[in-house]
Amino acid sequence: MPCLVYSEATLRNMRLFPAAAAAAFLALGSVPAAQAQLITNGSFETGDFTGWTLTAPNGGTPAASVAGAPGTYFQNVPKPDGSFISTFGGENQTANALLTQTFATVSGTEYVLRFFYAAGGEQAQSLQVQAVDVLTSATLLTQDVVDSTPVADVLNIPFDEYTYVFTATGENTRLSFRDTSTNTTSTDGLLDNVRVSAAVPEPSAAFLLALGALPMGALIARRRTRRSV
Ligand SMILES: [Ca+2]
Repeated sequence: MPCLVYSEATLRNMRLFPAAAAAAFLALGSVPAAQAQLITNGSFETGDFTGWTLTAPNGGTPAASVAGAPGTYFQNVPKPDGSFISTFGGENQTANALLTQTFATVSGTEYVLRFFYAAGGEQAQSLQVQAVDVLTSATLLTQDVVDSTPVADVLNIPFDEYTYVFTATGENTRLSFRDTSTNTTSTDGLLDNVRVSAAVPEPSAAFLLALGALPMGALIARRRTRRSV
């Protein structure tokens, strides 16, 4: 709960309008805490694709893997979060990977998707991100993410954080990342720290007005105590 300091006028209002003060207290009690994280293993810190489904849209073997294990090329690559990342098109493979995860949603609720992406190598890399309603197949979000500023220095790969908002239309939503890179030589697409959570609602005007009349009996009592010393 935030630390609040009240003016004399506000304290006077608290005494004059106890109903508004009570309403403010109830409103404050309903303010959501940190929003729950809906993605499992979004940072790939299990060292594998636990929680995810990896398929090959073009058939054959998916061209993606989790990288960062000790003794490997990607061990020393600075990661946005933890020790592991997902790589797309490693070892000069042609783009052929679709990484998906389904999670429970509430229809009509707005969600925020965040993740980090970078081209690790000498050529541009790209990814298509989508959110789809599982039941109706309605597309809730489609974005093409392109990192056209790759760097060859594996210890200096600049990851960018991407943030998108979508509104769920059903009980289950499927998030997907599809490697769409056309360059394959000495370049991988790198994904890390995928997160989805319900958007935090803006405090309503009524709440902000009521906040000015929040009952703080203890604070009033303390002020009176100070006066009496
Ligand atoms: Ca990670």
